[in-house]
Amino acid sequence: MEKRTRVILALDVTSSEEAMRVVGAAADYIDAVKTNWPLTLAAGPEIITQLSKVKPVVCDMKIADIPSINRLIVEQAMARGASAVICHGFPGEDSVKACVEASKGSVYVVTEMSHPGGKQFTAPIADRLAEIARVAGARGIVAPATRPERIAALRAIIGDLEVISPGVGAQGGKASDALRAGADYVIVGRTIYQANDPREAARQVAEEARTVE
Ligand code: BMP
Repeated sequence: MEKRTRVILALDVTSSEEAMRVVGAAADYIDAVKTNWPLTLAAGPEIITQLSKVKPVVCDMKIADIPSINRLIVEQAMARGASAVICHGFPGEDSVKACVEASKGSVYVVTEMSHPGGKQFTAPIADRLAEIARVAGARGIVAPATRPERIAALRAIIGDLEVISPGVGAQGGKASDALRAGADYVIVGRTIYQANDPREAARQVAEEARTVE
């Protein structure tokens, strides 16, 4: 995944036509697309393959099962053209390791979640989840743009691993704050795909990202 704009588009639309329209419009200002369950269930898993011809796809199924099932899910996602997957860390190190092996290291582990409820259960164990990501050999973690100070703290635990950070725009976070706190990429969904002009919305996020070294 090239690090050019440092913007990952969260493509949570519910048809393949809409998905291809938005990604086409935003393409110049994003480095990758993140697919989640809404689009995958609406358009079918072949949308992963279709999108992968335009941009690298981070397949966000928030995988959270026993190791053997995690492995099967990741193999299917990679076979469809995903460049990376996202898994949960709370099922334990063995479950994360299964994802790491099946994706050849292209896994991001969710730590503290960005929504208000993320403080309830994920925040208290986020440091340990970040540690699991590091020990298991993940590519990086998912950390909240809504709490940039937490990005900085989690970054200190993971060293050189990547941080991808959702919660920008609709959830109240700022792209520049997240990047300044140590995120490598920001993940942006509604601010781009619900905009009247998704290209212009993506351009504005990329422009803001560019202000941070
Ligand atoms: P939006 O920019 O519309 O709020 O979308 C955020 C995206 O990031 C969604 O796809 C969501 O699943 C994901 N996400 C998040 O918002 N917070 C997290 O802690 C982890 C996520 O993957």
